[in-house]
Formats: sequence, structure tokens, C-alpha cells
Amino acid sequence: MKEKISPYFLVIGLGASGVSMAKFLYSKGKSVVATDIDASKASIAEELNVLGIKTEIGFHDPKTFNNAGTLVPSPGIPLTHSHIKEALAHGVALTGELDIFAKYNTLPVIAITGTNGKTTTTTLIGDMLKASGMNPFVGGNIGTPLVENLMNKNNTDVIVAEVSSFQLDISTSFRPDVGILLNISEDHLDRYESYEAYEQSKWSLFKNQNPSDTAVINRTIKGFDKACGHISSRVLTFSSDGNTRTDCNADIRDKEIRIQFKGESHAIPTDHLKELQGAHNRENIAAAVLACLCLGRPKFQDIVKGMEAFKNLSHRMEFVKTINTISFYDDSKGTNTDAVIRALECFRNNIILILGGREKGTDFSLLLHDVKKSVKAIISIGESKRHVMETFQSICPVIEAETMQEAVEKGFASAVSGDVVLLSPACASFDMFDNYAHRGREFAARVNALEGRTHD
Ligand code: UMA
Repeated sequence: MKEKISPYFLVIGLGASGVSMAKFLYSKGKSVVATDIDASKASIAEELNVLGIKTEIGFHDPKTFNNAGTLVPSPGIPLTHSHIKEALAHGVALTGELDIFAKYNTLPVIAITGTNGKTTTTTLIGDMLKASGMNPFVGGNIGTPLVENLMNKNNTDVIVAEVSSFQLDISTSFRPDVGILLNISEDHLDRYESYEAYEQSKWSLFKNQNPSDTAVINRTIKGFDKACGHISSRVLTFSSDGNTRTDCNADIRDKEIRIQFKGESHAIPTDHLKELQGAHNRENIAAAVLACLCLGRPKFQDIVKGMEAFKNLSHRMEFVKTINTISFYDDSKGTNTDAVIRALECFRNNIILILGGREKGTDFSLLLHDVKKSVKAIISIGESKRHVMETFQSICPVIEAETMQEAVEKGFASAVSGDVVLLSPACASFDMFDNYAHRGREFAARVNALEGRTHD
């Protein structure tokens, strides 16, 4: 029998998402309890206690879950968590950041999802809108929770939201005015029961859209035609098959993107864009331009100005340094195999690849073709060392390293003049680091420590 106390919101997890959510719900006069399994969250909890939010830190009490009115799990916490499952079976309601945001937000929303390129595209759209004289709030999975903008509006006139599949999974009402689906490839298979379930999660971005909304979709995504049959909004497409296919709203060629929108045609040269190199970035640009045009207000020439001014993001194919003719690149954000393939494509066959970490149901064999083509040696790190060794040892040397320092030094020792040492791990970082940014910073620090070292 469920013990009925006042129906409180239980915020589960006090990372970036949970802390903002607890504060926002409290600011709306809701009764809020927050819990985090990690005892080191005590100081954050104290901050919330001062506001009047009750906290349970260092443990999760099933009673607190079962007695809640609504659970608000942080995106990193799976719904298969035993306490969540039990509470849902008791009839406790479930919601998440996207739906709570949607309930209170009044501004137009551009939402971006996809396996790779979300953060670049989200940032790029923000830059394009700023160059067009608008005042966007850029947030969501990119780092600043969306509800922050509800607490602190700052004259924002549009929301640009990076959206993850984890966030979409618990959304029933989020409806972006413009939704972008960039691509889908294998990722997070430790969280989904199948690849199809992950695909479905991504497509669900469009499930609440109506004919006044727009879906901007990569035409080359597998299952495009079937999935589009379930979308009620206007669909705009982009495609990297632009050299052969010309029926998309953005045809992506080798050196330019041709846009067709509302009877107008524009060509965007891309060859000179040092900060947005590669076919994947041309896709990101195409999607971003279409999304901005959909808003009606931005002018094409201002959108292009925003694109020209774009600066590459940290830990995404970020050049660190050249030491003794060996160049080091930080692609710590490359946390799945598709991202690694995109990174490898940026170089010739001269790569020493630092690979590995915490697997997410990772199928390393998806890398075999590209590793064979362009990788001279792999330095394997983290929990997946053995898996990496088993997968690649027959096609290239695999050298194990216990720490990032060892990985960088072994990479440097394995390289010859003109080679590239690339950190692009295809895995999450949590086995050795706080997050991917921490892993990237550690890599750069160890590279910088090589300064002055000569190469044998
Ligand atoms: N925790 C519990 N109980 C558990 C498990 C975890 O209390 O059983 C606690 C942890 O102790 C920790 C908190 O939950 O304190 C972490 O919650 P979280 O993993 O949801 O992390 P946040 O810091 O809230 O960050 C989340 C997103 N994280 C994930 O989706 C895993 C961030 O995306 C996002 O930037 C942030 O909200 C703001 O919206 C990161 C990410 O890796 C960048 N996203 C994935 C991706 O891009 O591939 C989806």
C-alpha cells in the first residue's frame, strides 16, 4: 500500500541537469526532494537545503521514490534503475527536462539531435542567429540546462537546444518549432536494448510536431522514407550525395552547398572554412542554414557571416601542438566509432591513434576498415584495452598504456616525422576521468609536457 505524503517532485541526480531542475521547480512553488547516490554531492545539497529543498545524499531510498508524485531523473540515469521501475509500477508519474521546459517556455525552439555533430551544429546556429541580430539561448545537452533560461531570460528571443536521446526518451510533449536530425550511427548501446530502439529514440524528436513546424533531416539516414511517413511537419532535407542527388533543400557538394528554400537558390562556398572542415561539417552547416532560414527573420548573408566567424570547439579535432614535427590532436569528444571514422578521414595514413575507455556496447570492428587504411599504431587505454587488442592486433601494432601520460609518451615514441598522434577514443571517459573534457585537458597537458623533448 502506497503511503501518501504531499506529492513532491523527486529530482534524481544532482549533476548539471538535476541542480538546475531542483531550483527551477522550487522557484515555481513546487515541493521538491532531490537525491544523489554520490556522497560528495553534500555541499551542493546544502545549497539546496538553504532554499528549502530536502535532499538525500549518498544513497537512494526506495520509499522516497515510491512516495513521490513525479520522478524527474537526470538524463544519465536509465529508466531501468530498480527504484525508478518500482516507483513507476506503483503509479508514480515520470517527467524530464524537455517536458518541464516545454510547459513554461514561450519562445520559438530549434532543437538539434543526432549521434554526432550536435554540439557543433547547436553552436553554429547560435553564432548564425547572433550575426543576424537575434539573441539566442544556446543550451540543453551542450551543457547549460534549458530551464536555466526560464529562470534567467536575459531578453532571449529564441532557444537553440541540443537534445540527447536520453532526454527524448522521457519526453511526451516537447515540440520544437524546428527539429534537426543530423545522423544516426551506433552509440549508447549499453543503454538501449537494440540499435533500433536507439534509432527510434532519435526519430522521436518529431513525434509532437504539427504541420506548422519543420523537420530538417539528413536524407541519407537509413530508413528515412519509412520514418518520414510518421512525421506531420514540413520536412526539409540535406544530403552529402549532392554530387549525384539534387532533390534536397541543401545539396552538399565537395566545395559548396546549394540551398533551395522558398523558391530562392543560394550557393555557399565551403572550401575556405578552416574551422569547419570535412564532409560531416558541411552537413552540419547545411542543417544549420536551413534551420535559421525557417525562423523567417535571419537574412542569408548574415547567416553566412555567422558561419564564417565560427571557431572550432574544444576537444573536437582540436589541434594541440606540433613537437618535433609530430602533430597532436585532441578529439576527446569522439566517444563513438562513427566520430572516430570522421576524425581519421581528416588525415592521411600517418596516424597513431589513442583509443579506448569505458565501452558503451561499442563494436570496435566498425573501425577495422578505416584503421587498416590510415592508422600506423594504436595506443590502447582504459577498461577496453583487452577488447581493443583483440580487435586490432592482427592489422596493426597495439600498445597498451595505463595512464594518459604513458599513452602520450608511447604515441610520441611510435611516431616518425610528419605523423599525427590523435586522441579519438570511441568510448566514454568515466573509467579514468570525470568527463571527456577532463580527458582532453589531461591529453593536452601531457603533450605540452613533451616540449623540448627530442625524437629518437
Ligand atoms: N546519479 C545518481 N544515481 C544513479 C546514477 C547517477 O544519483 O544511479 C548521479 C551522479 O552521482 C551524478 C548525477 O547523477 O551526480 C549525474 O547525472 P547525469 O549523468 O545526467 O549528468 P549531468 O551532469 O546532469 O549532465 C546531463 C547530461 N549528461 C548525460 O546525459 C549523461 C549532459 O550531457 C548535459 O550537458 C547536462 O545534463 C545538461 O543538460 C553530457 C553527455 O554526455 C554532455 N550527454 C550524452 C552525449 O552527449 O552523448 C547523452
